[in-house]
Amino acid sequence: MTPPLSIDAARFLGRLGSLARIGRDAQGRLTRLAASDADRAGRDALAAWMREAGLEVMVDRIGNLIGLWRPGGRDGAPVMMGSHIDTVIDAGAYDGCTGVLAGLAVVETMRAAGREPARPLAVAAFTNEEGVRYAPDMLGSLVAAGGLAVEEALATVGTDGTILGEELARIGYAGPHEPGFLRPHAYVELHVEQGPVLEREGIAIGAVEDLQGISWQEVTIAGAANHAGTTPMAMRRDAGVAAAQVVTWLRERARAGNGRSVATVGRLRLEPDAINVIPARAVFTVDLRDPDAARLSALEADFAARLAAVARAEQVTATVRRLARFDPVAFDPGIVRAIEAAAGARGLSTRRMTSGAGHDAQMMARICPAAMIFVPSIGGISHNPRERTADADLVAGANVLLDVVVRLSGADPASPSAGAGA
Ligand code: HGY
Ligand code: MN
Ligand code: MN
Repeated sequence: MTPPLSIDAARFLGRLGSLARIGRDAQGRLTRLAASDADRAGRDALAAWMREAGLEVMVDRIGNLIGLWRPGGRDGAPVMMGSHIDTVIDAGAYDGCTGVLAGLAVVETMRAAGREPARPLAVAAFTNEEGVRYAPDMLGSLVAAGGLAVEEALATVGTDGTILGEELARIGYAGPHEPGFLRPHAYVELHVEQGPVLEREGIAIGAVEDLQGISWQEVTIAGAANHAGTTPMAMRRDAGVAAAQVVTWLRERARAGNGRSVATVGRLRLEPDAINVIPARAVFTVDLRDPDAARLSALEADFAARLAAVARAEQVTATVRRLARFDPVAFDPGIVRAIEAAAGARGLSTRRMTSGAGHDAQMMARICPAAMIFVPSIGGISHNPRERTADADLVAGANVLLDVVVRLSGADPASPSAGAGA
């Protein structure tokens, strides 16, 4: 039996630390929003590491950054690894970057060991996975998977009024390749869990078999500005009060479900935002998720009905703009089994999981067999500067990714090239 390879842990962890230092503001907060100057700096660092590793570095029109190793110059559908390096605001260091840098470490390990795969290997950093500046999230991988026309994606207007295509050009990452120019043989993504399950159960590796549905909407409630002191309560058309009623209702509705539905209002602004003016407008976002498609649709329908009822009662108007809508996704059972087998062979505990977060893997699953590997998040915390995963867990996840990719790409002499449904 060929002994298992292992990644260069120090180099992998060192790069994670280096990337985590790119995009810090004066208060030390990490924010690398898609197509920002900080994103450019992160992309430049990653592209340099890819080139040092001997990969061909390619960028497509939506800015997806892909490193490709074609052993012996052979073409063919690659086994692809990847994730994203854009972040939310005041982010942690591991979300997305773990999967991209682990993919790079896997390629470097196989090249150094002379373990040539039967097919090319690719490492992708997809554009705008977070969706904080431009909606929807997973935008780059959605375009690569053919789920959104690149022209439409490039025309996306950001929360700051910028146009994605112009920003990509400004940072030098409006690439020449058509999105989807590389159609993978299989896709595997390592990611921190971002939730409490693995840590709570003392499990080292999550074999992610599905990912929940996601619904993003922006709601605008229009009432009437008026004087805070002179306007009797009965005469008010207060957009702020209407929004507050909907926000608290959402939490109760999500709680009343089966314990799997979640609802989040992450952005909320009142206009004109003055202490002594009854809010004329309230603009807020609604993020709804559920692993079950029917339950998610029911949650959306209940929300729409509640919003209409509150609008009538408060004599305001409510309009909704759809920002994202993705059904639940099932991953490839064969790759999930390969993840479990790789973890087991390394003596790592594992369990099957559903992903609560959205990931690029859910888009790649539209065009090839795909699955994900999770490693524990300390305290289940993510999208927060306190996001942490133990070094040993990060390295263990990267080594499981290595084993799965060795198997999927036919680089393991002990087990000839397994199909994607390994
Ligand atoms: O929203 C998400 O689940 C991901 O972080 N984009
Ligand atoms: Mn992520
Ligand atoms: Mn994220």
